[in-house]
Amino acid sequence: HQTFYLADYQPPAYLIEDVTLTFRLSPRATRVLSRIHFVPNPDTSDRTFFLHGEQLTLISAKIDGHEITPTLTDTGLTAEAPDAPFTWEAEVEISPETNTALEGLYMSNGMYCTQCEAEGFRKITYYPDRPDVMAPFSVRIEGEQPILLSNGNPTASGKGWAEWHDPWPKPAYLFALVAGDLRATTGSFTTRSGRDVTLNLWVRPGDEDKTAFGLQALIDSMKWDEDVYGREYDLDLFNIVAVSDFNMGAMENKGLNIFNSSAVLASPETATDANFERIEGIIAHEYFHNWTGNRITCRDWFQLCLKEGLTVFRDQQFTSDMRSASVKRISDVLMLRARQFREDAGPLAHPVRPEQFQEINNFYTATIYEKGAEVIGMLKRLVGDRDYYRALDVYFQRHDGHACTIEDWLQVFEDTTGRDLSQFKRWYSQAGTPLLHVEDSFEDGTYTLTFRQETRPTPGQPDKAPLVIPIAVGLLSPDGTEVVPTTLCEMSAATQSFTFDGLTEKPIPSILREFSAPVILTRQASNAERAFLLAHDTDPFNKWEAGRALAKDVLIHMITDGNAPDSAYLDALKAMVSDESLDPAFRALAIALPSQDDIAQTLHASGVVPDPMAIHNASKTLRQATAEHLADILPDLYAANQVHEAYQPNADQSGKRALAGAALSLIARLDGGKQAQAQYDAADNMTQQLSALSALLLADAGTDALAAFEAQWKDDRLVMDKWFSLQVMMAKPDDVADVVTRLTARPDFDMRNPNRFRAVIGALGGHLAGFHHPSGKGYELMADWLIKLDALNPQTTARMSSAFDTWKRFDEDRQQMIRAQLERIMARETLSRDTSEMVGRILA
Ligand code: DPP
Ligand code: ZN
Repeated sequence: HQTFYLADYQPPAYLIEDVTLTFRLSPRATRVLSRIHFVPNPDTSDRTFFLHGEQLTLISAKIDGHEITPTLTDTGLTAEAPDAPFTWEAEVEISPETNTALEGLYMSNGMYCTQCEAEGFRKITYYPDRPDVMAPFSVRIEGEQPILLSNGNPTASGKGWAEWHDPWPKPAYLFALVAGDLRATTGSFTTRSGRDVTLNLWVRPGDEDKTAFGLQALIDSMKWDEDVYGREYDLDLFNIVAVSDFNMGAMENKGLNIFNSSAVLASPETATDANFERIEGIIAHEYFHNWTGNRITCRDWFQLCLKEGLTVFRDQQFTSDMRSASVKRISDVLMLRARQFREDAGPLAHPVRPEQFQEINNFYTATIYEKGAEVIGMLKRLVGDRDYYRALDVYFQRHDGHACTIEDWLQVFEDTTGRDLSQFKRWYSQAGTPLLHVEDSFEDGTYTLTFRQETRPTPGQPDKAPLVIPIAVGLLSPDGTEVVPTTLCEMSAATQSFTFDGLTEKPIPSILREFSAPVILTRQASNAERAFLLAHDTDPFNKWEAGRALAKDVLIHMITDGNAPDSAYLDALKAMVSDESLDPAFRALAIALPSQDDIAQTLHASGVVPDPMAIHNASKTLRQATAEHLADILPDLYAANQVHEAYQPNADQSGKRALAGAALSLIARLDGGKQAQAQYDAADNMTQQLSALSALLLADAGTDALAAFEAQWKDDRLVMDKWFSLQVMMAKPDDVADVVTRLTARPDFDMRNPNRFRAVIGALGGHLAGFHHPSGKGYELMADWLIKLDALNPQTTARMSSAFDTWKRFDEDRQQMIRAQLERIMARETLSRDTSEMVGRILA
């Protein structure tokens, strides 16, 4: 397969003035007619006329009205074209019904829909399918479906047809079309300059009761982007459509966002608090793309983080403002460590701006999204809030309507702040998570912190240079008062010291407050110091972090030294959990154990080969000990965090439910599931129904509830996804393979639906001790299903193959078994480019 390089970028030979598309919809024989006005690009003398196109049947092609015979290849066509403006007309035929890859135009439940990012438009018609070619689109749809939608504003319609016009120049990846039997929930928003915008959330008949929350989230996002970034919406209409079969979470097509139904549909009965929060964040994310992505887009796909890192950062800010900032920060760091640190530490490590790829779909990663957002957060911290927003104003003004690069982005900050960002730019080019080593000393009232940074080699990058690392530090005196409030240490050398004067005694440092940089702090504080910070740190993130480090340390010593659960930890946990001055959501996060994958990663990093079964057993033992140690406070904790008002998915109520749910799962270890069964029977919302079901499964008392749940929800695909995945997640390591085999044999396990596939096979990959079972059955099952799915949906298969990316952590036997499975996948003759690139990188 061909490899594409950032260094090879060439500007397009021709630009486009405007595009007119006509779709004659038919499941297996949709005709797409295109009429495109090309003009030579004055910035280049290259006049090669190449249009991307894949899996298209060309019916006819004309230049300036004359029929031509282009040269066709697997990836597109070339033709002789004038060195002057000209009109291209083509007609192609495509088959949406048989398009199981869910890229381009496809069908989901009888509805037509599209997914064009990154390179799906070339499966719709011949076109320069690259983001630096932007054009206004006019679209005519002919089809018998009652609702026919495309980007922009509707211009005309009649029985069986509709016409749309999008005045804003856009790249083809933002094109969208939807045709189906859909119902809208409608709202409105008036922008601050007085534009009345109609908002529609389109769903299949029967789902209308799951739209109110999404619509409100959209309104909140529109308001927030005006208030915080000064960004207004720019069309009279904003459509969102929910689709059942979708590879990603959602897609920011101009004026016509298309959402995976799991990322937009929600009612209290069917969605959990976590679902609601995720939906709010994704609606905001896609809406925010209207400026960071659509009005200003990427020059090429190597620049993906330009729009994704910034837009993730913006949606994180939004959620912080809507809910609790500290809880949001902790959740984001949990995610970052679980997904991005894992990626950065293994064979799939790549820079925030990658320099090569075979299949760009493989780079919609935690590194580009989450680390990309961390880089923006560091930049904001370094320049300060005022300069950050000044720079953003300049960015929007200078680059509106352009396709940009990371260089353009950083130039704006250099111009507005006068800072030299050349060293900071390494965050975009250097892969790997830096280790931050710390030493401290105290002499004559001066406290010195000496930091040393180290980034280990990653694939293709043996040597690493020092990064600019903003380290937020606070100092506490031994009596618990803060003697130095949060101060920013700007580290840029490999080793660097920072001093704090005028202290009367040696302070206790609180380092990397708010997790001010995506690094691994290696400092081994004593458990006494951690308990002190857990009790006294004024920074909520580091307070949580101290408890986390304590729990991790306890678990690791249980695993490596056979220690019993540490009673000092259990005492500290008990004190923290009963501290009513702390937000329930915070306490719920603090009570959770580090994930088993996190423990495996930590053991590996310290040179110990992790044994998944030992990690599983230690976690279980520690949970049981926690339940017993907290036994006398659990009933009150559970009772005090019941919500008596009508269900609202807000931060306040969901924090209480999270804490009560955590208490319930401990109680279930003591009472055999009695309390959980009572909650299950009384539950009137999915959060409580699901937390009760999972507590029942923990207590081996879930058989009846599982059956009741299935009977109640068998017709709701999204709810049944939860039922499928919970059974895998909660299975005992020895049973995981059997549970997966049983669930995948059911008629309602439809592997073509990515949500259902992920619910089961994704949960298999996420079950550390089940997936890495010594029998090798987990590996074999995963490989079987990846092979099956690859023939239908390469993108989702490739994404899920990363279940294997930690394989070098494990012992020789496991590595051999995994290698055999990876080689079995690689040996498939028809393996997709997507999966072959991923498995190839994992094996390398
Ligand atoms: N739809 C995906 C996202 O918003 C890709 N752009 O991140
Ligand atoms: Zn995005």
